[in-house]
Amino acid sequence: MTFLILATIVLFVLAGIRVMSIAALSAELRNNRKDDVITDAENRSQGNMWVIFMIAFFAFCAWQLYAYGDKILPEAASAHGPAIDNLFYTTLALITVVFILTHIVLVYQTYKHAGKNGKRATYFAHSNKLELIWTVIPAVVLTGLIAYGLTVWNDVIYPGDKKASVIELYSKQFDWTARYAGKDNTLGRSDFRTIGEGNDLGLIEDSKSDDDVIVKGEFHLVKGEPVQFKFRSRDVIHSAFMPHFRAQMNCVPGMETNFEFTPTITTKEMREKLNNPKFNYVLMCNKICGAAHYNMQMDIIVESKEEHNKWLAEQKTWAQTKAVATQTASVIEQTNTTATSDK
Ligand SMILES: [Cu+2]
Repeated sequence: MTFLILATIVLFVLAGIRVMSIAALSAELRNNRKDDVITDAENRSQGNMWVIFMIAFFAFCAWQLYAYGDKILPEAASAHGPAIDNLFYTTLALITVVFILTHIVLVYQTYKHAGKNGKRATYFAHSNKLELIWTVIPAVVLTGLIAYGLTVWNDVIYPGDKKASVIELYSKQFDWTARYAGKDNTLGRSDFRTIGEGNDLGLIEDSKSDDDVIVKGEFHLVKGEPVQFKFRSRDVIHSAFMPHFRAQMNCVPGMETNFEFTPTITTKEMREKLNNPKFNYVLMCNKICGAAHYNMQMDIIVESKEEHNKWLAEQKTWAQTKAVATQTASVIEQTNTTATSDK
């Protein structure tokens, strides 16, 4: 079907080109043209065609907005989300007005001042007045927009909520690991030199890391409770992008970055709102970080406090994981010893 539509468009364009060359040939035969002088009628029709093109172009833009407008942003599911959305829509409204006005002026000029034999264009090399207008107006408007943007950004990035629970998001080519800070709400320290079998995040053994909970595949958040994310990267620069929560932060090797937000809509509520039982919030990588970048994601479940506590209790702490690993290792060793002594 797509191929047929494309083929039809191509054939129409080709037919148009043939019709134009036939018209040119017949005009030449009638010999009503002095060399290559363009007639007033031709200039007039070009001016009119610009107006038709502008109307069709605006209609196309309006149709796009109507057909795909709901795909611009999904509903914000974090406390600071509406502030970001207002900033986005203010900018969008402003550039839409500028877009429409400049196009009307552009097309009006080509229509009004279409070429005419004997008419000459005015020439001037410099105009202080014009320079001033197109420098001062954008400068004032952009200053306002940037001041507004910085205010919103400061509110979003420095909420200063001391109650926020701490979660680390650890990135590497090509997956995410979440680490909950546990009962003391303090993450244990880490060092890349300790990365190895059973210690993917390079944790250092101390009392603070013992109650940390490490999860893969999906991580859970509580509705209405602030959470402070700390981002780390093992290899290259990744970017933690959680679109529904209007949150994005780079994960940079060798340093720790932060982002804090409060989820406001549970996964269950969002599924009902969207009428999509399969919907999940998602954490994605938003930095082209290598071959499997497209697949670097993790599901996010937002739930009530009770559901969250139940889920968290089912997860193993770092101390438990270590104990199991040590046990397995000693069982293997024992089996090997027994097998050797049997011989
Ligand atoms: Cu990545």
